[in-house]
Amino acid sequence: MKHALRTSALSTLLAMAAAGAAASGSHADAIGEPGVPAKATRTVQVDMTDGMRFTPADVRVKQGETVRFVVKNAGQLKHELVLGTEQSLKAHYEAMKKNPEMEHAEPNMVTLAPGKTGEVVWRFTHAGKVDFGCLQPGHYDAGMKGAVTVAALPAVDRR
Ligand SMILES: [Cu+2]
Repeated sequence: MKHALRTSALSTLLAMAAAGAAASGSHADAIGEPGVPAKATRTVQVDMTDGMRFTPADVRVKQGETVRFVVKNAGQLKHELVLGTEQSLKAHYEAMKKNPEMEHAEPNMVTLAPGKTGEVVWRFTHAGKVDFGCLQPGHYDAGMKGAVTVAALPAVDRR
């Protein structure tokens, strides 16, 4: 009973934190924004395996590009692909470890049961690096992570 209460309080806290982050928009701004599927200029297939790897783990895009990630869980375990800053991924991962039952669904992520395929459509608005990882307990620590390198466009091409 004591444990259940604690978990419930934690869930409430996490939900409040998530709502706050969504309201401020700061998290999404740092890595880009949800993409409009019809505007996707490229499709990238990503496989997730029980070897705790994403294939490919290195994706290169151009600033402003909308990318459709078609993500396949080729393993026997639940896996997910979450886009974020390294800092936000680590924070989220620690929260998940404390509360493995935590359910979440946001535009920057897709969680998949074994054998399932799903999509994340994302527009990369800033040049630099956007990290991604699987935040299922133990997976991120085991190396289930990757990065999207966003190449800057010449100023004249920016919109
Ligand atoms: Cu995983």
